[in-house]
Amino acid sequence: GDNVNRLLVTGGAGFIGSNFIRYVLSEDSECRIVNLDSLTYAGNPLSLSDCQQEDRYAFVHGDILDRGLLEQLFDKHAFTGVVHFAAESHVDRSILGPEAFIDTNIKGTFNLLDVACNHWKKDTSFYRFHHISTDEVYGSLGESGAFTETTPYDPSSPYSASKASSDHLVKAYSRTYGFPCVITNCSNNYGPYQFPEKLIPLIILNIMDKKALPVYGKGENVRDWLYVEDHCSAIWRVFCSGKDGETYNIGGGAERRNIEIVEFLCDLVDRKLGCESSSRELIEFVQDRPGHDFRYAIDASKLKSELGWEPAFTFETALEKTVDWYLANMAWVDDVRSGAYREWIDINYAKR
Ligand code: NAD
Ligand code: TDX
Repeated sequence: GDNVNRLLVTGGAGFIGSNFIRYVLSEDSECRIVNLDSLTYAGNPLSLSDCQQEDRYAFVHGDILDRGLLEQLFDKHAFTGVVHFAAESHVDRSILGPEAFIDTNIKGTFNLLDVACNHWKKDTSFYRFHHISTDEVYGSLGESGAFTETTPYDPSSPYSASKASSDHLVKAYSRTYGFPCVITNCSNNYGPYQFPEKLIPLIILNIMDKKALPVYGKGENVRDWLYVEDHCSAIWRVFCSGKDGETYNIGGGAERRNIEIVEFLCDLVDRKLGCESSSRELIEFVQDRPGHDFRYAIDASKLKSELGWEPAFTFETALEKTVDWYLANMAWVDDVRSGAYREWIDINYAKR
C-alpha cells in the first residue's frame, strides 16, 4: 500500500536481510528499499548482485552506530517504514567476544529507534518500525513445551541477552512514546546466502571438503528450523498487517536434533556427489558450547490464526534446495571464505 513504500532495511547484506530484500522487490512492485549495512564479515554485497540494477533498490555502506548518518538518511528519504535486521548474529562469536554484540545489537538498535521515533514525531506518514528478533530470548526448553509471545525472557548467551535487551527497548518506545512498532521472534533459519559459520552451511561445505563435522556435545540439542523464504513471507505479513505494539512468534514446526540434521546432510550430499564412502565418518563430537540451550520450539498460532500465515516449505525439501544452492554457488562460497572467515574458523575450533 501507499504507506509502506519507502523502506529502510538494515543489515540487508546479511543472510536473512538479503533474502528479504529480494522477496519484497518481487512481491511489491511499488516498494522502494534503501539497504543500510556496514559490511562486517557477515555482510556481502554479492548476495544482492542481481538487485543492483533495480532502480527501486539502493545500497548505503554505513553503520547503525552512526547517528548522524541515520538522521541524514531519514531527512533525505523520508522513510515510511524500517525493517531492522542489522545485528551481530552468531552465538559462538558472542561467547568469545561479546562487546560487538552490545554495541550493534543494543546501542545500534537504540540509535535507530531513537532517530526513527524523532522522525515519526515530525512526519506522520511514517507507518511502522519492525524489529527482527529471535526465539533465543526465551531461553531453553526441556523435552516438551513451546515458546509463546508471553513466555518470560530468559536469555543464556551474550548474543541472546543483547537481542532481549533490544526487544525491551523497542517495547519501551512503543509504550512510552506510542511509537508504532512490531517485533517478530523467529526460530533457526536456513537457506541460500547463509554464512558458513552456522550449523547447516558449515556442515554442507565441510562434507564437500572432506573435513571434520563438529557436533557440539552429544548432538542431542533441538532447534526448530524455518526456511528463510518462509521467514521473509512471515515478516512481510506482519509488517503489512500486524498490530502496533505486538509481538509475533515465527516458527517452522520442524524440530530436529542437531545429529539428525548432520546425518541427513551427510547422506544427501554423498548421494548428490556420488561419494563411495560415507561422510558420516567425518562426524566428530567436540566440546559443548558453554551455556548451550537444550531445546527451542515455537508456538506460532498467533501469527497463523490472526494473520493467516503458513510456511510454504517442508524441512527435508527445503534442506535439499539449500544443498543444491550451495553446490551451484561455489563462487559466492569462495568469496565469503576469504581471510576473515579462515581466521574465525581457526580461532573457534582451536578453543575446542
Ligand atoms: P547475518 O549475520 O547474516 O547478517 C547481519 C548483517 O548485519 C550483516 O550484513 C552485517 O554486515 C550487518 N551489520 C552488522 N553490524 C552492523 C552495524 N553496526 N551497522 C550496520 N550493519 C551491520 O545475520 P542474519 O542471520 O541474517 O540475521 C539477521 C537478523 O535476524 C538478526 O537480527 C538476527 O538476530 C535475527 N535472527 C536470525 C536468525 C537466524 O537463524 N539466522 C533467527 C532469528 C532471528
Ligand atoms: O559447528 C557447529 N556444531 C554444532 O553442533 C555449530 C556452528 C553449531 N552446532 C550446534 C549448536 C546449536 O545447537 O548446532 C545448533 C545450531 O547452531 P547455530 O547454527 O550456531 O545456531 P544457533 O546457535 O541455534 O542460533 C541461530 O538461531 C537463532 C542463529 O545463529 C541466531 O542468529 C538466531 O537468533
